[in-house]
Amino acid sequence: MSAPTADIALIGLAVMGQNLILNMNDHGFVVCAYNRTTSKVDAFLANEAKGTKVIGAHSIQEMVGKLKKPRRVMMLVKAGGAVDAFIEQLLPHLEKGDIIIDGGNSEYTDSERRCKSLAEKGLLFVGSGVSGGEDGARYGPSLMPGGSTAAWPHIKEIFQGISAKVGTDPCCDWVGDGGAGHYVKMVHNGIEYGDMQLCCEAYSLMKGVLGMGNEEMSKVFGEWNKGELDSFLIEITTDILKFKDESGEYLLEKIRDTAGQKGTGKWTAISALDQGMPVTLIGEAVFARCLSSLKGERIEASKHLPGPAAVKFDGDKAEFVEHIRKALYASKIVSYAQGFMLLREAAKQFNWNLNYGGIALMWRGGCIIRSRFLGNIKEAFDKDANLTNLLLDDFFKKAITDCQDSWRKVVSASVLRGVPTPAFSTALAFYDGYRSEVVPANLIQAQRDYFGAHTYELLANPGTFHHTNWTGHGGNVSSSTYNA
Ligand code: NBP
Repeated sequence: MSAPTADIALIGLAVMGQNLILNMNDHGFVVCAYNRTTSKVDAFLANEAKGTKVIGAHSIQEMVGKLKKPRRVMMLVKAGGAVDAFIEQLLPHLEKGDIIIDGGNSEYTDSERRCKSLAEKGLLFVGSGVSGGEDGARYGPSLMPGGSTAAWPHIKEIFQGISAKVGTDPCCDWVGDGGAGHYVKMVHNGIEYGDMQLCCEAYSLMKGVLGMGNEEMSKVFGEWNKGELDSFLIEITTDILKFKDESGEYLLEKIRDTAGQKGTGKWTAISALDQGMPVTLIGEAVFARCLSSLKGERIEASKHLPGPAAVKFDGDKAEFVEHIRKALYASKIVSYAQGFMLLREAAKQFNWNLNYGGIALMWRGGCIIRSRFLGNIKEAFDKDANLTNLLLDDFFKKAITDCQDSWRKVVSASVLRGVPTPAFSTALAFYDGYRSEVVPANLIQAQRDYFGAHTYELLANPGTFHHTNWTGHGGNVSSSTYNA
């Protein structure tokens, strides 16, 4: 048998796998391609990979035999059972020190589990977030690898070689142990849900309140993309708004208003609840998709439930568009501040040493939330790696202060006109809550103690718990004090 020549194997020849292989090939790495349906290997070699150095295999055994040691096997297959099935198939053919990489959208809990169980067998596991869709995979994705740290020196050259770059900095670095890579990717996707919802709310206000047409809205988004909102999602929204179908009509207005979701936004919201972190904007963005999918109920309800009387907008349109831009920007700052709050809390729980500036850089290019704004976030964490909250950084504090008046005008106008803006509104409510020295939770504590003897602390004496017999007929025994 000839000496192994492949630097890495890639299992999964759908859109992500094929494009990542071609990207690796462009960077001088020899890739061995494999797929469950092996006819796709032949089709790939005969078409997309024709004329490249890519080689193929028709069985796991053949694939492993073509790999240099330590063997690096990357999967880009449907998350869940398919990943476990491939790991089982790989085990008999691998030896200690070999590396299995899962680049799919796996749940971080699965990556934690796989990392531990493979470590017991002497194998290294990497769970890596891959973002950027088809184009990113082909020309430079954002890569967020985590897992067995000993694997990093063996994959660093390939990963940082093929990733997107900001200047010369790769949008890829080691994230942390166990499921850290997939956790960071999950939060990225949650933030993506939030950013998309913010674009929707701006579009809805321009269309519904200001009566703007698609060309006009597209121009506004195009202008926004030249300033502090410069980002991939604002850029594609500019294109989408003005896109016409074969009949010459705007396609966007014909698309059914029911949003799909594949789970990563929901996982982020669930994790936020688990961690006790108020990641309200992503939560609202997930729920907005859920509400959108109740199309039948909404059609029926629209016939019965009245809103406010229609009010024609008679203010200055350009001025209100600028208010919307500022409301979007301020809400986006809150969303990212919440995302980083979640990362910080998860890092504490799982003992990850996360580099927040490094994460901002990984998201700065290649991925769906890439934006100029992430450069500002990186700078904030470069200035102070221990920053408790992005809102407290001077740059963002000033930005929010500048936007605040517009933000309040937009949220008030939407409430008065009955236009739902859940993301703009929850971001503002969070901001007002976070900046409040006093919130009305004293009443909650009193109520809890009244009906369930759950005890309360006194402002003057925190750390000591008291129970009051509020009615005179309750007992003096209190419930135990713990937080779920
Ligand atoms: P898909 O998510 O559509 O997965 C297709 C691949 O999974 C094919 O190779 C298919 O093999 C394999 N597969 C399936 Br489906 N079920 C299998 C099973 N039970 N056992 C073994 N293999 C199975 O492809 P993709 O869109 O390229 O995404 C790949 C991964 O990357 C996913 O985890 C996805 O969530 C993630 N991701 C996707 C994007 C994106 O923009 N599409 C972006 C970032 C991350 P077959 O050919 O034999 O059916």
